[in-house]
Amino acid sequence: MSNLTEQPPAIRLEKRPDGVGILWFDTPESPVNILSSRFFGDFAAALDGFEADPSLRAGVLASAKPDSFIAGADLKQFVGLDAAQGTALVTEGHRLLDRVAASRKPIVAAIHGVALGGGLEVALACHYRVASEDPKTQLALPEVQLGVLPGAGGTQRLPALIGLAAALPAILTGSRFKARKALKLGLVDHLTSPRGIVDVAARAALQLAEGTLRRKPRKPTPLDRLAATGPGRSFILGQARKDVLRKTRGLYPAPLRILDCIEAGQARGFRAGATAEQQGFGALVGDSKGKALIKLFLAMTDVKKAGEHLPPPRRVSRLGILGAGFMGEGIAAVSMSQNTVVLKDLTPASLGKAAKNLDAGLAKREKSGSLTRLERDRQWSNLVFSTDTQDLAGCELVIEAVFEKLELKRQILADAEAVLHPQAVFASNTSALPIGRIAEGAKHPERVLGMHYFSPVPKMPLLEIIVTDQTADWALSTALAYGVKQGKTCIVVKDGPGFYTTRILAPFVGEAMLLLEEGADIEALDKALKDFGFPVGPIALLDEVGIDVGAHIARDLGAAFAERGWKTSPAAAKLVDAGYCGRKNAKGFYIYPPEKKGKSGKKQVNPEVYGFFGGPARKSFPAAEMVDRLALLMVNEAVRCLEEGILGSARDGDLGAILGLGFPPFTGGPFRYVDLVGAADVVARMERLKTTCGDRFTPCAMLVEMAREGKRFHED
Ligand code: 3H9
Repeated sequence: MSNLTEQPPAIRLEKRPDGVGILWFDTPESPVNILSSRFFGDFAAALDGFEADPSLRAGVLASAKPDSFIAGADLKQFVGLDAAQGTALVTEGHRLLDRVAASRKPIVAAIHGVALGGGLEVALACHYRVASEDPKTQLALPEVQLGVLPGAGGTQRLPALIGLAAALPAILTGSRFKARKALKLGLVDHLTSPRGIVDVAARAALQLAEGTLRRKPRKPTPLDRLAATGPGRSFILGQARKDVLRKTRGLYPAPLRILDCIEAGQARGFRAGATAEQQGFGALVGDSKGKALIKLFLAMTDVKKAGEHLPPPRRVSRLGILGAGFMGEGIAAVSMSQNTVVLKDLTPASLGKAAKNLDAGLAKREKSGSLTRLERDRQWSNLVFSTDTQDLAGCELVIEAVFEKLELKRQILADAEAVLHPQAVFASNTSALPIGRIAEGAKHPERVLGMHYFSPVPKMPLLEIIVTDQTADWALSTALAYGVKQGKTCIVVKDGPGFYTTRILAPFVGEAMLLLEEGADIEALDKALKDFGFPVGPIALLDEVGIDVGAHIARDLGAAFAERGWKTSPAAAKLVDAGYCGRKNAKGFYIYPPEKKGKSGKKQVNPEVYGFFGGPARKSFPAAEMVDRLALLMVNEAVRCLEEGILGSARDGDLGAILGLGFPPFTGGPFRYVDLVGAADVVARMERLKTTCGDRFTPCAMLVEMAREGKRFHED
């Protein structure tokens, strides 16, 4: 068995006869190159060799891994770092990259594959950047999404390279750039094909050494000219700060720290900015919010392996989608890059609408540079629009996305079974109808499961896969593998009322209805939950989901769990009877002004709605009480799902709640939230609410036991 000392170095210096030293990155025992203290040590040693050899006139940094330049710093290592260790790690990185930047011999980065976080920062320290024009090549500083900041000079070198105005959105959102866009921004200097990239970079390095090549300075934009003045800079940074505070409600420290570092560098120079960056990185990586977001990323990576213990998945070369509505169209949008997609509906009119939207989506992506014309045509040619069930023949996987009516779904399954191969998987995209009931009467119940997508499908990262006692492992394995191909984070849950996500959402929204009955104000309630960290408040969410859908779910789940004190307000059903369905029919809790130039105006509470909740007079409730009533019910229900085996693990429960329902990501999810505040604290708060609000606040047995024994859901 190998140990650390036996491992080969992560960087190897190849001395070419033309006078170029190639520093090949190759992190041992890892599919991607990852920065760590060890990597920095090997990098420093390779640089020593490069600098000391007079036959080498220039250098190239390149990756020996297929399709990946450097995936950034080792996130697994981050989990155990405190603030001082975090600062020490990045200070080491700074020293090394300062050496690269100050090298008298020009060094060129040859970027093929991902250059993320510290990986891009390595490239930023080079004197010139060549990138492959390949879909796998993506450049970004995604640290903000992980609750930290670019700690290897990124907050200083990115604005210096592409200008403050372009750097701010890139660094504050962590968005990924493909090669063409990166060239446009000035982030890279030259594009080439992946095959000859190292030779192209070596040629550029020699030309830089000889003085026959110079980096073309970027043409300054009007914003660059504004940023070049002190007041202009202050204005741009001030606006960015306001924007961050508006979007994050001050709950996320990382973007504010990033702005501090940029500001320090702009006002007092690179050194001051670099010092702020080293300190800021340490503070963030040592903080519980940063740790929660890093663990979230690691859980998302880990869950990709959920199918490893299952039989191999069936290859899907033809996917059938039944129903070309908003969901069906969304599922087609995330599948058409993979294989043939048959989109079936009853009428050519509904297919026509979906086709138009899918075409527009492809055109938009081509325009933004994320798709080539060729790729756009290829994906379009994968689509088959049909009104004929026979066209499903040959599909290895069929996903139905028709109305949420049990009888309809059963009929659709029977129709599909008539033409499908016995080992084709049939998935129902339902948010609450029990899969076992849909599968009743199926010829092959073993190939029936649920694939619960979230709306809008292309944007929402979660896929909840639901299995019944009869679902075969090969069917699950096929659905899982396909979900991962669609770019989704998949959790597998057992069948039951509301599965997992709908089941924990129902009491959350239900409690909001009860609070309105007791006199709470709609806006105050939504604001309280947003201040806690949910992206939208419960009432606005109900408008989005549909009050009719919510009322339906509340009725079904309310009946299923009535015996343990679930309480359902009758108001939602009455609202539906009066024609209130939410945003979709412009009759909801809020009035939405018409969009102007693609932007929606500020929504206002519809005062008529209070008529269903005891009249317009409203009372003030403490925000903490409203948050506890909603969030703790959700947390308790999540723990019950684990207790009952609906969930396989706390990890899956955290992923489902964050990625599907917007549970505040910086808490780490409902289970990590319990770990953070302590099960005893959660139980005590629930017991208090039980005395004032009723039995629905009874903490579940697992929570009580954990409180008693001081246990945690997660080890780390
Ligand atoms: C940073 O860089 C801070 C700096 O500013 C500070 C510098 C000092 N760490 O996702 P996959 C592993 S913050 C550790 O299944 P894919 C991953 O765990 C970092 N491990 O493949 C998995 O391992 P295993 C900024 C990492 O093809 C394997 O690689 N960087 C890391 O779907 C395959 O991963 C990022 O945020 C990492 N950084 O996607 C990039 N990256 O097989 C994070 C990958 O043992 N990474 N692994 O389970 C990604 O976005 C994706 O993993 C990537 C590959 C696109 C690279």
